[in-house]
Amino acid sequence: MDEEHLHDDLRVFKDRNFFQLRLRSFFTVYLLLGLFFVLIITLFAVSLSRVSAISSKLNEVQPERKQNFSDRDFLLFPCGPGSREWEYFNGKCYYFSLTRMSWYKAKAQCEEMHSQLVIINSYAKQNFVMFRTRNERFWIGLTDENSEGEWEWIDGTDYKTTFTFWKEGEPNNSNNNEDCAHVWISGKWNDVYCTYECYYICEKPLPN
Ligand code: MAN
Ligand code: CA
Repeated sequence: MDEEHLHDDLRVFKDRNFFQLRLRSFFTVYLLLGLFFVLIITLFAVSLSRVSAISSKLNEVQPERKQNFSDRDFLLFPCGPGSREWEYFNGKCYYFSLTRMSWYKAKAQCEEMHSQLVIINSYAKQNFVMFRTRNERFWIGLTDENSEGEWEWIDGTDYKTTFTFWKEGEPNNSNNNEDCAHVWISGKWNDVYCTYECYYICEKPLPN
């Protein structure tokens, strides 16, 4: 009877021990898993902070470099060191095209380069343009396509009160079909049909 009792007690003890051991091993596995996750998250956070530190350093460096570059080269390339085809004159930048096209295409081409067909509003500018366009024809930003005989500068500059430099006898609207103006080989202006293909001059303000 007593012996039986002891046996029962022993079994209960064994079962409890077994249960505790299992619990402990479960606990260990979860603890290890937890530690592993904490480790991964820490590694991730550390690498993320490193990347952001590097990128913020790069951001600090870049504008400095740009500033130094433009400071150094501004006198040599006032229209931007990356675009040597833009020529500087009197506070603005000018592009003299190397290919010929219609007035409309030329206008669009200038706009694509964040500029517009040149507005010749002074003798000084005319002189600069003329010197550069000798013996060739170049479109300028002047048209009367909206209303025949009413010339308009494409930037809204008032035509009637501003400088003009037409060749003698021009504009003559030859064949009733000449609505676009170009600088002729002499440098003076002529009206011609807008689909005529000639060079063009774009104008834009100095880059910041
Ligand atoms: C001549 C003149 C101009 C005219 C051109 C067109 O040179 O009549 O006025 O624009 O022809 O080609
Ligand atoms: Ca003409």
